[in-house]
Amino acid sequence: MQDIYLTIAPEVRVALDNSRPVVALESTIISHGMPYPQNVETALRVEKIVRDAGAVPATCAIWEGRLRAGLNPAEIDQLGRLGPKIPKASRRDLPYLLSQGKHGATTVASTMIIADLAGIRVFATGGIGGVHRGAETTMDISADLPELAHTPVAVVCAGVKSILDIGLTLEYLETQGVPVIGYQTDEFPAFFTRESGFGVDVRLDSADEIAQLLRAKWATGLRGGVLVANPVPPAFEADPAMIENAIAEALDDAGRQGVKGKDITPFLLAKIEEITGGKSLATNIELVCSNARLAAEIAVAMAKDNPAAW
Ligand code: PSU
Ligand code: MN
Repeated sequence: MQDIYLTIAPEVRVALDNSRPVVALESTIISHGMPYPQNVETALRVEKIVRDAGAVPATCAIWEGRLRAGLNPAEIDQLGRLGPKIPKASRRDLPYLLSQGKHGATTVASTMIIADLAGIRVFATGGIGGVHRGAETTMDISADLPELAHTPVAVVCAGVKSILDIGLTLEYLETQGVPVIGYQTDEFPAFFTRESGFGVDVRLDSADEIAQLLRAKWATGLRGGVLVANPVPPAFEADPAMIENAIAEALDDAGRQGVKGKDITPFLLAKIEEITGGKSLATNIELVCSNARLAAEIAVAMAKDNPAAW
């Protein structure tokens, strides 16, 4: 990897060089997933949660044509203020943005790529992309899923929203050999709500056990990612009926307006927030914070382990 394309923030580099815990964070959630100023407030709060749990945060983005692992607060503020003016950047968008010296807000897929290049093994987000409803005709499957298949990073999320086909998303992950771990749950969560009607492959109740699973996977050469599903804390769970109604209306609007491709996920997220009068935003913020805490605990557990075993 040529350093002309990757910049690791000094604090992140020092932590990695000393085998100290680091947690990667994405930036599509800042520019496209939440409105300003809640997006910036949340991004900074998430970084503080990671620090308080004993790890170093590395918010990732494309900045002036470089892959960045670690942004400073002024850069995070700019990502939040510019919002959707910053292009959403998944795997296929990287060569263009890098070669043109542009900015980009990284999705789960591209944040995993940056984390892997930098040597960061744990990443916290809100929800991942997946197989869309109707994918049997549209073929709309997020690039996050093949990335989880190939790139050795553990992604802590609150499950997937039912804007997606949750069953098909889990089938895809199974085919691609991606372990789906339920943290203190037997049920795969549906982002805003703790239950989806679908189970997880395995339930693990502690960060230590998750770290041991990661070690077993990577020490045996089973490359690729792991999905850790952490249900939203009960106090912040949204009303399932409100969410289902909002999603149905949002999907309807998207269909009528012909929204397609990379615009569909941000469109649906913004619509749901508009329809629920911001109630879904409060849930979104709290689940991201909860995921950041768990990701930091996993990174701390990995760093405590014997490095020679990895
Ligand atoms: N789902 C959410 N919130 C998000 C996203 C997905 O609940 O912010 C963002 C993430 O960055 C994810 C991306 O990686 O959308 C997936 O987009 P697509 O479906 O176009 O791959
Ligand atoms: Mn898509």
